[in-house]
Amino acid sequence: MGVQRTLSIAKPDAVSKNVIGEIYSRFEKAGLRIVAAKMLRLSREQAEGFYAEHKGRPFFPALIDFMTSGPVTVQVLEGEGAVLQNRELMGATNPKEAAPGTIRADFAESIDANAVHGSDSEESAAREIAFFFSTSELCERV
Ligand code: RTP
Ligand code: MG
Repeated sequence: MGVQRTLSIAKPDAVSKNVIGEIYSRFEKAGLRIVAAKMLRLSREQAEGFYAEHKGRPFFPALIDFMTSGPVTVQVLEGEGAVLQNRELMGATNPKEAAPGTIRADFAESIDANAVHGSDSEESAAREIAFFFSTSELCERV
């Protein structure tokens, strides 16, 4: 699989609960390195563009309302098999179905307010990283 990069978002509920550090700690303890990071409040245009694949789904308006409801942190994680590893750390989309010890099991309230986003494939990761970061903002880590 090799070293990959993946795009992670701490969603508005996680920022509001003041658990960004605990989430970053999960990444670091799993051996993932943060190679870019920023905090911002998404505009509706940004949120709709980022989640364009879900446009037309019944949950889309609620997803956009939630993702624009407060600041988020956006970070790029790097490591061996980072895409799948991050998805495993996150747990299932619905926190009620998320395995114990996962980020969503421990910090998420509902399928809407589910604490984190993570790219679901290498292709999505490449698109999502470019959505938020220029090449010069991605740092080399050793
Ligand atoms: P994400 O993209 O945020 O990492 O979440 P995911 O891959 O686990 O789930 P995805 O299918 O991509 O859905 C994106 C977000 O939309 C909300 N959702 N609600 N009510 C529903 O059936 C439903 N399905 C999805 C969730 O907040 C999910 O994180
Ligand atoms: Mg997804």
